[in-house]
Amino acid sequence: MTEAARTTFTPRVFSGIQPTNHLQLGNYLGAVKRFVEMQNSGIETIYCIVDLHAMTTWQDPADLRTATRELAASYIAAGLDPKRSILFNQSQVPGHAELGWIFNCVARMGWMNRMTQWKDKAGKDAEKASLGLLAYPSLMAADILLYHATRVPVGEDQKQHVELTRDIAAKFNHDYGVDFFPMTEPVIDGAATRVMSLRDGSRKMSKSDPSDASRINLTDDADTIAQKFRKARTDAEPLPESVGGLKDRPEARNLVNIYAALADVTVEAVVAQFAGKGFGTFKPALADLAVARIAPIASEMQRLMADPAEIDRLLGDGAERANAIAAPILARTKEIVGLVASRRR
Ligand code: AQP
Repeated sequence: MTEAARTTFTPRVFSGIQPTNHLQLGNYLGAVKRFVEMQNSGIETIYCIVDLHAMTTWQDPADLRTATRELAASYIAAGLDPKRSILFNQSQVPGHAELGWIFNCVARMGWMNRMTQWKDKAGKDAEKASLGLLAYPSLMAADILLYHATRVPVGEDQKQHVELTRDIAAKFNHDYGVDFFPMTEPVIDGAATRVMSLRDGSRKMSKSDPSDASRINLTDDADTIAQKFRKARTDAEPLPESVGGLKDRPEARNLVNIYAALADVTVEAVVAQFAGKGFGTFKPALADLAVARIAPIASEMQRLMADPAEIDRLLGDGAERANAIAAPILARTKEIVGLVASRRR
């Protein structure tokens, strides 16, 4: 058995969200709500606001600052406790960018070119996309591996990036003959791992979709939420008697999944409750449930945003704690690859 094969890694959770625009319901159900559940599972949890990722597409500097603080407020308002979890913004821990560079030299161009998100976001105009957008997945690998994180809660759309993180870790370990980086597991579970647009059941709900009607923002008021669900695209059939009846009905399935995730029940339970009922009954019930879940988060968020200096203080404190974990892992990585470190500290 090699030295590498004997390595065991302490369970540790890491995940992050980009501070671009307001959080939408998919971010909440696919990510933040599950971050909170994992915080309460007894494993160390590290949650990041990945501001360097946001920069891969143009951000107005003032908007980026506001979105960063707003995302921190959303995390806390949704139940993340800055004492129990480590909460910080990525750019305050320089190791992300440094390890990201090292991984740029490990990852292959072909891997990056195959990423679905790159193809979607760069579109037909890839020549004009930033180099950062292409390299995004190796920075994401660095975010995770800088902490030797073993588990990453994400929505379905990020699965490919976590798989690439494993590829980068495996190639690094192989190329340098070590077993230094863990094989991180994506954690994709629950009823809402892929919340779809309210206007198009084939597209995921996204905070940068040009149509505001396509998503529920965590900042939407009760009337706006009700109106968006009322106008959500659906078919004319009532809800089916069994889950199998949702198979070729993407819009109906999406709304049922959202209801199940918000109510913390199974999709089967929602179908049993609303079998045979039309959307005229289901949509208002869904809107009421969404308002009941989201409104307290939105109002707590507003309260926290009234004191940006306190948010900055919490992020700074989180960054210190994150850096304390990251620094020895980065130092050892540099040693492994042959970078000389002789500067006095
Ligand atoms: N529709 C979704 N359903 C379930 N989970 C989702 N996530 C995003 N959209 C959905 C999850 O939210 C986390 C943070 O995502 P991100 O902001 O880092 O990037 P993203 O996946 O690109 O999210 P958006 O909303 O689409 O942002 P923009 O428009 O800025 O690109 C991830 O765990 C993601 O899976």
